[in-house]
Amino acid sequence: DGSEISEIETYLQEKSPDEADKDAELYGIAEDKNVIFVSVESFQHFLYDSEINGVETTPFLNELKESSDTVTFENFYHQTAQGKTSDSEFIVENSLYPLGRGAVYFTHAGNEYHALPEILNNEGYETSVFHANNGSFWNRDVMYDNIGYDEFHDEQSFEVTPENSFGWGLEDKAFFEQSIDYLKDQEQPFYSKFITLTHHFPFELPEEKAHIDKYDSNSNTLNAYFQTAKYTDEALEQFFQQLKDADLYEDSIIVMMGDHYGISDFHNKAMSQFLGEEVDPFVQTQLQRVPFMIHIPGYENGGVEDKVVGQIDVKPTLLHLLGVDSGGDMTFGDNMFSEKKKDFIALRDGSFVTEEYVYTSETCYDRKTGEPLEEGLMEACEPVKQEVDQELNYSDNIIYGDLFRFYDFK
Ligand code: GP9
Ligand code: MN
Repeated sequence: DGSEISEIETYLQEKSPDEADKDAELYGIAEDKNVIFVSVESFQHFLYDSEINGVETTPFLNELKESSDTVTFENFYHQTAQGKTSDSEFIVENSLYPLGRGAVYFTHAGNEYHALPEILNNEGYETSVFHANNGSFWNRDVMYDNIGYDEFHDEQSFEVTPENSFGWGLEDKAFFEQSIDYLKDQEQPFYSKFITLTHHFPFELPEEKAHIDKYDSNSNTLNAYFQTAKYTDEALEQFFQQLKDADLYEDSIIVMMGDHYGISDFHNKAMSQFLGEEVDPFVQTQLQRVPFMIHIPGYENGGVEDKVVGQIDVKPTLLHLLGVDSGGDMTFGDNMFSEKKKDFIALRDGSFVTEEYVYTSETCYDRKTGEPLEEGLMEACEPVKQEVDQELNYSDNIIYGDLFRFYDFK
């Protein structure tokens, strides 16, 4: 019935007021512009500024990070669970948490949502997705239809040949190149999501396409990870150029986000060797940071932001950039640029990060030192832990009970 949804509404109004924060940085900067959102497969934060034998893994993203036309959040966490890429999509589109078990894209694709593409449709945007895999993978075709995407360019929209494909399928460089014609045909302004594929486990790449050495450790996975990451960095650089050549660049903002980790805790020994420190539960949690970058052609006040933020915050942040009033929305995340932002990021397993603490494996760590708090101080995390559990529970109840059926979005 409708009673639980009003309880959740009250909680959200107290915890994360959604009214437009027109004084906050970048309000409306993207109004009437195209938004190109790139979900970058398996990209973790530690790739920035990494080198193998003196060669940078991500020279293009490193340069963007340092440039004034880009805002980079360096403490941005993925919050996905078993639904992997589809979970990251779900979080971004709805500002709800994914489920602890299974993939909500499969289990609750028929629910009532109030998703980003639907909202943007109502604001006059054409909305589309580009992803060169089978359209039914993760049940995307069904879910996309439900949440209001106008177009889904799956692998059938692309010319896939033995020369331009390996591993999971069409390589990212060909994927971006072939997407440009479709992009040019879209009504403007548009919101288009691109999901890359080459930098996916097991990170295979033909020798002649690798422009960096493999790492040298006991993990073939980590060793190969840098090669496909560099490949995707090159693909993104080419994509920017292709957008310029197609006269789409100036009228667009480009948002790039890592979807989830690529290196699981199974590879901790090799990761420890690479990082030069033991991967304990604190470091393991910090490894869940992924890139989040907002590139705004012509902008001059960009830089690196150190606020603790996550995928849950992307929807309200995009609406803020677009100058769309999200006052009537129900979101667990907040506009990243708002002063009123909630003070924790919850990971799906109940771990969380605040400006001061990292809580994981039943231990409360000092976020600045990475040391567990002394016994007796552990309760510092306790009040936040209760809120995190409450919040994950509320989000689950919305999904399991299909509670948005009972809510009247303004
Ligand atoms: C599949 C791609 C990868 O279409 O999105 O999915 P993942 O295994 O990362 O969830
Ligand atoms: Mn993925």
